[in-house]
Amino acid sequence: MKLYSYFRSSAAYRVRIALNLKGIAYETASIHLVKDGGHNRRPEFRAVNPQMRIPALVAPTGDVLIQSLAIIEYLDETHPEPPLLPKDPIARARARALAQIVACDIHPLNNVGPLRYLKHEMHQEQGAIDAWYHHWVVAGFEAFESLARPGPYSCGGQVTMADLCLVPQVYNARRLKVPLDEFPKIVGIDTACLKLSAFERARPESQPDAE
Ligand SMILES: N[C@@H](CCC(=O)N[C@@H](CS)C(=O)NCC(=O)O)C(=O)O
Repeated sequence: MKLYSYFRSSAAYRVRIALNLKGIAYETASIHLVKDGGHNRRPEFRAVNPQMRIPALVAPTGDVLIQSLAIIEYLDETHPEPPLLPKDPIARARARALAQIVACDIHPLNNVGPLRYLKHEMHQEQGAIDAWYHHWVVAGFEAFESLARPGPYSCGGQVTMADLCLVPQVYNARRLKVPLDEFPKIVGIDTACLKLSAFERARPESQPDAE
């Protein structure tokens, strides 16, 4: 498989963890999201993903899949071991809900595109942009913290797609200096996950395009 990725992209980071957990070999095609206003805006990449976002995965069929949660579910369906969702329907809904707190409610507000828009189109100062970023991470993490199960992972003893979303968001939050003292469960889950080689190998610093 081929993964269009960028070392700091947290949505791509989620998929890298899934590929590693499933033991699927893949090649990385790096798309720089910052240089020259973002290489994702070039026509070559637009032809791959009309949404011009990372990640995109080229499946063995040649089909290009986009949207990290859809890609993760595709990988889970085609490579069922280890499962990334619990068996019980209620537990599955809970795992998806935690994943979506990050992927649907935190990340879209703090993504490169919206932050760039705040700066260049809305003419906001960096301080205001940082406050915006912190606000939405903290709001989402407060909900995640109270909903997370006793560890070591977000939903208990099994790694789920909730963890695949949480760990990259924690990485981002640390990079943007969001204090995490109020979130002991989240910090504990992050530590437990990063002890697993699949998570460790997916870290931004471990990627071929890391800077
Ligand atoms: N909901 C999408 C989000 C994808 C996304 O926005 N990726 C970011 C990087 S983490 C991106 O490509 N941003 C480029 C931009 O906004 O211009 C997913 O889960 O895959």
